[in-house]
Amino acid sequence: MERIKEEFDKLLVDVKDQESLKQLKARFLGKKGRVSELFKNLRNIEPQKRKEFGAKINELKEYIEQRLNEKLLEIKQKQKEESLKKETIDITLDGRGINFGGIHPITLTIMEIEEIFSSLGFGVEVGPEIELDLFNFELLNIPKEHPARDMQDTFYINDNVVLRTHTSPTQIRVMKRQQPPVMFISPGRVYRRDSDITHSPMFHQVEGLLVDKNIRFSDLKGVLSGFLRRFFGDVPVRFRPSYFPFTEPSAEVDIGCIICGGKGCRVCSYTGYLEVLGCGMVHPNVLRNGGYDPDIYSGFAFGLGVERFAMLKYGIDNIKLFFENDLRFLEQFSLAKGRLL
Ligand code: 2NM
Repeated sequence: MERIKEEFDKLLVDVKDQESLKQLKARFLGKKGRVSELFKNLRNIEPQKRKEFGAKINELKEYIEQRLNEKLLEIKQKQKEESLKKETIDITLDGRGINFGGIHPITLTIMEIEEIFSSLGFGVEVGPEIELDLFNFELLNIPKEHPARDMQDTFYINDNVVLRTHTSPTQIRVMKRQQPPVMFISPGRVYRRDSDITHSPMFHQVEGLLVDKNIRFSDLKGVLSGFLRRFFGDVPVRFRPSYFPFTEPSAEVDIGCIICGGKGCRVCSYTGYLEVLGCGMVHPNVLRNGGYDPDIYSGFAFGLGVERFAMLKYGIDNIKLFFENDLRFLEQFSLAKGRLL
């Protein structure tokens, strides 16, 4: 037994991995192993000594088992240390870089417009892009013979249904479900049969409506001048008389040309001004069609083209760029540029 133990100890020293440990275990503790041989030899021992002899073999067996377990732990510990050493991370290596998404310049512009009007207390309302002729034209005081109703200008789904040509039908919808005071803007897509460098058959509008008692043209001037100066910076703003079927009186709003600073250039057709908004006091017929009493309430409304605002603010000269989704264009509005949002 002493010899077996010595032999085992000697062999164990050379064991370096789990596989040779397994082989060593089989050689000593396996069915035909050295320890099992000893147990088999028990019957050749004289009966009085068998018990003592058996106990000694068990001692040896336990000794071997314990040393094997210790060795296994040792091997596992060493393997772990080695893999940790191999798997160290080189933190001086350059990162892979994060792909920042971007926000489309039209979305960005709508967000900026919403931010300004929200801060003044305006809500945001949306309506359907497929709209009844009734809401798109009739209730907005646009008469049957009006050129805007022409098949040349409007996408008709059928006699009574159109792709909305402006977002004002949303305003009629809100008026019909809510009495004054109301103040909100309605951003969204609109459709017109028009396509060249400054026109796209689908574009975006933001229209606004404020109705309460005693709303006057000076309220309109204050809100819209303030809005334009917050959006475009410190620019001159001027109101010119104009005409819309749904407002009376009506006006168009110009800002000093932000390209040439008012000196005159191609963008402002050498006038020094850029037209940016249409607006007016809501026509009594429209208030009535929305369910409001025009003898009690008055209000103002306005409409603007989002593409035009984005083109002026970001110096973009072709409306098609918004819809081609060329990454070289869109990447300039990436969040990675850091100055947007
Ligand atoms: C414009 C110009 C002037 C307008 C009118 C209304 C409504 F529904 F209240 F009557 N919404 N938007 C309006 C008025 C729109 O766009 C150039």
